[in-house]
Amino acid sequence: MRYAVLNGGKRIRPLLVLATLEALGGEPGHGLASAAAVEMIHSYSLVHDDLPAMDDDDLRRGQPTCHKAYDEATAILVGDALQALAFQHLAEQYGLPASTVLRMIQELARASNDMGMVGGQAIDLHAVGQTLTLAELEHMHHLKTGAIIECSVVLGALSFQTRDSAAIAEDKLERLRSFARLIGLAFQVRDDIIDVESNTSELGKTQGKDAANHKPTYSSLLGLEGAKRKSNQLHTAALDQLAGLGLQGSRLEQLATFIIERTH
Ligand code: GRG
Repeated sequence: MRYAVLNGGKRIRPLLVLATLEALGGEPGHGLASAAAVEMIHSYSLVHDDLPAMDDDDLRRGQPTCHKAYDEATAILVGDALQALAFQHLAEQYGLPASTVLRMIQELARASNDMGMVGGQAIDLHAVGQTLTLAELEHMHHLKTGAIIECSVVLGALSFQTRDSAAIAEDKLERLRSFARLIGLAFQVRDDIIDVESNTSELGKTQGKDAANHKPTYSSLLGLEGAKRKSNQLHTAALDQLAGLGLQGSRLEQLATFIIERTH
């Protein structure tokens, strides 16, 4: 489990939790459990995605994938245990009202289950060699990668509440959720661009896998330039959602920009 989590990921999801909390004027320490939880869910998904039964990959974050470094049975158990540990971290936040903790557990469960990440992965596995429309591709990515990114921002916002302070207003939460949905999609569009433009050593995972597996991507549907235009449009629309919310600092904006400019 340590090998799978503590091996140099970019930590975009936990950073989104903490940046959201900071933008609302909250205490970053109050978001650490949620930050750890989303990274554990993300790491579990990568370990299982790399298994021979799924994407069958040898390289992740520049190192042998978990099942290569250990074995398949260990990698399955690592993913299972990381998923459970993520929910344990959320449940053991004794400084928050119980209703907020319950809501956090519900948000992470929805983002991870068949209506979220696992559902998106199932669609993805069945999409190999198929022609998807742009709307179908978008739906798949909203679930597969978008749901956990959205959940990271939502958990950051929910972490704002302590036993002594009021919860964030629902309309503000919805605007942050819209921001997160847009950057979640931008993240995936960028991923497709990187898969075409980068190389395996820069990526730390196998380059060009989507094209080799005949998977539909934004760059195959829109062309490389079209995909770049799309990621810029999503970035602008995301920043528009933050305007007027009275947020502090600029780390959320910086993360949104990093997502569309990253090279791995
Ligand atoms: C196996 C249940 C299950 C789900 C897998 C998210 C996912 C669903 C699979 C990952 C496959 C993949 C490589 C998708 C592309 C987008 C993505 C999640 C890239 C990796 O995320 P980064 O770039 O990774 O944030 P690091 O290593 O920086 O944490």
